[in-house]
Amino acid sequence: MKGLWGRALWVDLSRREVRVWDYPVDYALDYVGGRGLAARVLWDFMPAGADPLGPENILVFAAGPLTGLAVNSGKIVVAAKSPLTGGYGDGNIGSHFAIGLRKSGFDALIVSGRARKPSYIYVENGETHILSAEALWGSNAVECERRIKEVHGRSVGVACIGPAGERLVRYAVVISQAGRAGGRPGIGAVMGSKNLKAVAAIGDMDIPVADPGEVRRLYVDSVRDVKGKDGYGFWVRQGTMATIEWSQAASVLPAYNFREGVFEGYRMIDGYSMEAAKVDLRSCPVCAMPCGNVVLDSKGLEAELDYENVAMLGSNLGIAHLGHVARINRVADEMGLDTISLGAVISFAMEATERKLLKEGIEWGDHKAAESLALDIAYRRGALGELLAEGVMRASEKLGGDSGDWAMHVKGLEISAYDCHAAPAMALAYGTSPIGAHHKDAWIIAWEVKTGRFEYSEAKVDKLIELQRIRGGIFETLVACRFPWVELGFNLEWYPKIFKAATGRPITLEEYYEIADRIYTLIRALWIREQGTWNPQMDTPPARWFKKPLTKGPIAGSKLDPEKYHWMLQKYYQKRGWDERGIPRKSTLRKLKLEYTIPELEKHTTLTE
Ligand code: PTT
Ligand code: SF4
Repeated sequence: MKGLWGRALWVDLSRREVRVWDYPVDYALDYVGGRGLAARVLWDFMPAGADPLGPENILVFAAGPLTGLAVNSGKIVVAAKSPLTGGYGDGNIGSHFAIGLRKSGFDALIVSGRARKPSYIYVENGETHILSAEALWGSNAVECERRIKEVHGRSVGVACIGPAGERLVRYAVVISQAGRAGGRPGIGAVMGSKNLKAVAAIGDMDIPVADPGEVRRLYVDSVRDVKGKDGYGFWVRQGTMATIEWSQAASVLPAYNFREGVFEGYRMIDGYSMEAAKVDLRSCPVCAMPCGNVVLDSKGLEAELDYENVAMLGSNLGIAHLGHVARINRVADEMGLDTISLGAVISFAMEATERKLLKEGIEWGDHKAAESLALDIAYRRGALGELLAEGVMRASEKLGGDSGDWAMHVKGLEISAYDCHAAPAMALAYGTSPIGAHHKDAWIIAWEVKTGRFEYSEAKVDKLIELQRIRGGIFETLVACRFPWVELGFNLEWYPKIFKAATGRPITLEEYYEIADRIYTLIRALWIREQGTWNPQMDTPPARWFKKPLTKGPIAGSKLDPEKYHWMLQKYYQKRGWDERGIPRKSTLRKLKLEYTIPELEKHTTLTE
């Protein structure tokens, strides 16, 4: 299939072996690329029950057929078995590395084994080198990228880890361009476990496409279309930061460890405060609508802000000062810590302190203590740093008491920044996301708030699946940024056109949805293989949203209804062709061309016909 090279670079770090793998054409036809390719590689090549931090885990950097070719397509999926959740984990990072890899003649970089000494992988126009990173080990992610560029040139694309990844903090991320982060479920720790400090690539090969003239024309037209959208001007002013104001108005802004959905100090950290402080606007490569808003932190260093970062490190910690929030954000970027999980573990510690479960803890709103705790976590320093480096789920298991009720995670992945006391469909989105509680697969909350937030309905389940197909299926396999479609209303029908021009393969959105369903069910099969079991509780958000109502704001008194939530979850399973435990039926596996998973799944559980 054109648009893809059909080749992945496979680096075995234990053997220091580099090989070019012509992956089967069915992978491209049935899974497209990005997340689809990664999930299939993990199913086929990672031994069942692999230690996520052992050499047997497989780390995949996977681009897709539109990476580097379509509007906003400077992105790449980073995936592996997650050390945080024990299941499938991935993230999507904007990086020149994505373009460098594609222009070097590869769709993906697959890394197995473990290097004996700190190393980095450097790819230049198809030539691959495993180089020593001993001098880079210990450097922060911003510094590391700068130093690699000093050696290989400014244009080289770099994705690397900071000290948190080196120390196997379970929610360490991969960082690029000093403010892009990907792989929330600990993909940075997987890199660290392989002694892999960074990957870098540069190339100038032409990506093979079916109709180069049409690809170019569609690119120019789609950029013009995006830039002509009504919301364009406001988007480049505020980007995702506009969501702070919206979330406050909708009572979904996480405050005090998701106890409340409104925050009294929100004005101090909203999009307008950010605009007043903004010093730069950055972007991923090949982007027509930049959203990397840069401000100076309280130490005068640059920090790139996004809604999730500011909500989780601001309102959720009770911090109402943008410079202080930016400071913790900058520390997270340098250390290579996921801001969402970092915000969640610190707020968990603040609540545990208030409830006297922690003796030497941390108080709400204490930004200085939060900054130094972030460093302690990254370096696994002290008892609290060590405890929180394990993530909220494990920390709560250690602390005991009723902390499981307010340990805000699903499947071990900390919840991103939308409170769901009065948003059952968003709660279900978190419950059923294929990587744990992340909004990337179904940000249904804006639609839900507009169309009847208190209802539990089949229509919500249908909408959720539709969003999962588009966001988690289409965008994560193309691989391209979803923001033109989500934020500016760029028509989804552009993508089949660009796909055809690039690959030569006509595709309808309905056909693409089937591919998306295949990938979802494969990922579910992978989870079951790795966990050895499944039950609906594993797809259920924490008790806080069901037991303790909101006490502030216009919808005070709201909480989720557990029975109705489980009614929606069962509807969801039925529509996906999974049984009442959440395990894919045999008939579904056959229908989706996943019959190859049946013998392995039957080793762990009885499959329903
Ligand atoms: C994403 C998650 C998000 S989602 C944010 S802010 W967001 C956080 N950003 C972090 C950060 O910054 N520094 C840090 N140390 N940790 C961070 N963790 C958090 O990570 C990101 C944008 C954003 S900003 C979003 S929603 C969209 N996500 C996309 C996606 O998932 N898929 C896709 N096809 N397109 C997307 N476009 C948007 O990209 P994860 P990025 Mg990120 C500083 O990766 O693991 O999915 O976690 O990649 O290049 O930073 O772009 O309000
Ligand atoms: Fe990257 Fe933002 Fe552009 Fe998307 S809109 S490609 S996240 S800069």
